[in-house]
Amino acid sequence: MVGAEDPETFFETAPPLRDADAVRTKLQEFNARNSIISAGGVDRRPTVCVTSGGTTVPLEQRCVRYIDNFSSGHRGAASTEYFLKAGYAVIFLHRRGSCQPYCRFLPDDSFLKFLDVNEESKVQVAESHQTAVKESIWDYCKVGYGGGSLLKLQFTTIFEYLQLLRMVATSVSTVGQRGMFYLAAAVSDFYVPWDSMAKHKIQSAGGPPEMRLSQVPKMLAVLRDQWAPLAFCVSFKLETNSDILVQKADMALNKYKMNIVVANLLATYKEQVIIVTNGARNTVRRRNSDEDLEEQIIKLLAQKHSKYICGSQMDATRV
Ligand code: PAZ
Repeated sequence: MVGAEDPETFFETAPPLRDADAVRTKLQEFNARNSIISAGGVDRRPTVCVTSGGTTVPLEQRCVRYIDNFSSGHRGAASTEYFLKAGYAVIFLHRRGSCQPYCRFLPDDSFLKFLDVNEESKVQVAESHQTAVKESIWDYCKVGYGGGSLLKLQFTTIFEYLQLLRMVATSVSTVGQRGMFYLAAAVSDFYVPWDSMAKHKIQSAGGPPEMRLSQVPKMLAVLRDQWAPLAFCVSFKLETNSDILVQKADMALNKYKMNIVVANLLATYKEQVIIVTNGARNTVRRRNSDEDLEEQIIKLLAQKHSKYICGSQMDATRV
């Protein structure tokens, strides 16, 4: 493995996003939709960028094989629903094919489980799923799509993810104190730089391939220092060893100047997380099997973000 690259080199050598112009337009439209014009000027709804799902590291330019990161996208999808409910506009930056807001309860094997054919041969939602489907359609239309406060952007590779994150972070909606980053995606730490990657499928006839992985530049630092210095930043830390979890979360908090780090263990991440802030550690636990842990997490974060916005406004009036 070779040392950390600098962020500029990463972006200069990454394959450019194919739909960059379309994404820029979508961000501008989203921003306009979620701006409130008042007597005092233009104000914005609090906006959060939720990242969700794992990034891949391609091993070949015409990619057949890749290294993946663990994440179903469930946390990001559930959190998006609760942020929308709390009045946020949400940019849902997610892995293609990962779990989606308002569809989390869809059965893994087949959506056909939801459906029945009635006596007149008409297809209808099965009685067992009527309530769940009705509630989801209601929320989906009213809060997410009908209100125009949900923007979905998709990535697969680490190259796409970081370019999109930079575009979102430097777009008007997330740069001020009303912007939040909720970085739940599982992002690759190591990658194969595009220019040193095999162009075509690696052939087995050549024996086991040898390749050098480079370290992905630490973009949390760039997000905090350059892209969105005023935004409220929440990053996630996933570990498998409980002995190092909080220590690693503390390190991320201080090194990257995050406002909050949500620490979780692979074995228990659906049941509990530790919310690490400067000077405090709160364990949040799921109270019963019907509850989403994300409901409690988002409630807590929205309160802290709101205090952060008020604090910044008071600082500004004092100047
Ligand atoms: O997406 P999911 O619900 O399956 O898992 C969520 C999670 C464990 C990926 C997330 O809580 C998390 O810790 N994300 C950061 C991962 C990391 O440290 O790279």
